[in-house]
Amino acid sequence: MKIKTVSTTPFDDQRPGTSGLRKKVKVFQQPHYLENFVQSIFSALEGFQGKTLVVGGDGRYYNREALQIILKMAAANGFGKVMVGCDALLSTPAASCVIRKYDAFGGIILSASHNPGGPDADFGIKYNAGNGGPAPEKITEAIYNLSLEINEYHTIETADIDIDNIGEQMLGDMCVELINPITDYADMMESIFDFDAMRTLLSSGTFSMRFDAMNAVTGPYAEEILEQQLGAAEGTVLRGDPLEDFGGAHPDPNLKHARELVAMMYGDNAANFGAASDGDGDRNMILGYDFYVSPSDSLAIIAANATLVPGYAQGLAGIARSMPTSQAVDRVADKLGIDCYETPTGWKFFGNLLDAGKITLCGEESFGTGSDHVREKDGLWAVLFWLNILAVRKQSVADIVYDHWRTFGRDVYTRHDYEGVPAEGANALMEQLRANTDELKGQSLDGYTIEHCDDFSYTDAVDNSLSSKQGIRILFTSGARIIYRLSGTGTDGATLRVYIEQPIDTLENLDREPQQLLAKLIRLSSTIAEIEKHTGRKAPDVIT
Ligand code: G16
Repeated sequence: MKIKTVSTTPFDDQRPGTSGLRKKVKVFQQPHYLENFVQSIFSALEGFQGKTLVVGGDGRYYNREALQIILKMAAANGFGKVMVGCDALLSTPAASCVIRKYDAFGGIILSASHNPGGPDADFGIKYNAGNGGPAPEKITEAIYNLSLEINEYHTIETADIDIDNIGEQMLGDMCVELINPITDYADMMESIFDFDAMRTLLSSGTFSMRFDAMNAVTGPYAEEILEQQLGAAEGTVLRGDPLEDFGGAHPDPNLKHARELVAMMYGDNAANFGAASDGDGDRNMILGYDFYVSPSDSLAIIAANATLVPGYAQGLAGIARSMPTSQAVDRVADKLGIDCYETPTGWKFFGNLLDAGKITLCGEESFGTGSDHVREKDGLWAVLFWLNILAVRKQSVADIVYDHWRTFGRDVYTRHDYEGVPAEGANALMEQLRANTDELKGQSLDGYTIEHCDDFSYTDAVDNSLSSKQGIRILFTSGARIIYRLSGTGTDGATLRVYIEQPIDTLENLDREPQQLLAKLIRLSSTIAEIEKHTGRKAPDVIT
């Protein structure tokens, strides 16, 4: 095998964000850009010689080209084997499953998640460690630091290999095994959920569901599990073919971007259960007939009903949620008498808690829910969890949510996103809030008294590592919260996220909309941060 060492110069913009490095495709297509980052990953790792790497992606534009580059570099850097999802496809949760099942050294996932795809859209890459989860901050920082001083990378000169057929081939001295990850993933789901109960529900003649795969990677997984194995009617899976540009749409399962599904769930002849997943299959949105379940409520309901699912029949060790996720799950943990951890935004912060057995379930307001079965959030798993609950409880989605609110109280919750705002204004807004945290404490505004205000920092409960500047929290005496943070996943300017929440005990007006119930706090959130002054925006672009 002839290794070629290529001279290069560093780029200064390769600091991984909330979930790896995400940039426009054109940025990744610059000579040496992807190679520099991949070499920085390999150089940050130790002890992988002769070991196995898992590589795949969400099928977006540039996925296949990037995969070939990575395979040659993995061979030149000394990996013994690379397991690749056939057609270069591997959903993020399936990658985590495969890394763990085959005891791989780690994996590289090619995805920009819910961001659009295509030649003028986004691409992304991230490294997952041997536990199957996103690399912790100390590794992502090491990768970034190496990317700032890189001067060469290693590859081999050889033709591209076939990535469309199952089986083994050699690339230099390295074995490349093309696998069908759907089988591994489906087997794992069958070991967790009550497939018989779900089959009975789906064949009852009184229940139907729709799953919107958004022309992204989950389509083939959902067709296999829902339609083939569980017997859901043909056509249950919508937009099931993975496309390089997601059909020109934004593969983000929320009320704005999964519009067609939402319309179907609210129209005549709507199904009983609707769900969607994102570009790389780790996010989920849950809908009932004429009903939307917020991700924070979904996490709380999954936790409260966990023992109905065979894989969690023994109960939960503990639960974690990201800081901006509503406090609904805290009350479930309280009632169950188990610990509830509050971590910064980003799945990587759950890894240590899961590995140490401190938590079984975790989730985020950003449409992510997961458990200790893998180390990523898992869209289809969350959908199957709901389906299992529906099969056992034999109630509608709305009735299950209403019952939950009656038992635990309700956290009225909304997130307002101001997308693509100038970075300067967004940073100034955050700086101003940061500077005012002490001054805000004790103030009474429009009937709400601020009890506490800070820039959230987190000390990992396992390795004591400290992560600071994770978002401004304004906590009111009523239990309400307003939280501000800048997105770490966008590629156009900055995105300001404002999270607004009020816990209520009342059992009345359960069908009233969050925007109505939170109107006062929403107004306060703009005045406190002077959103219009800093961003020039009068209203958010996306409300969930
Ligand atoms: C990624 C992380 C999530 C995190 C989300 C936040 O999601 O994996 O853990 O909650 O980013 O995004 P932002 O920083 O934009 O608020 P994904 O699905 O994009 O990988």
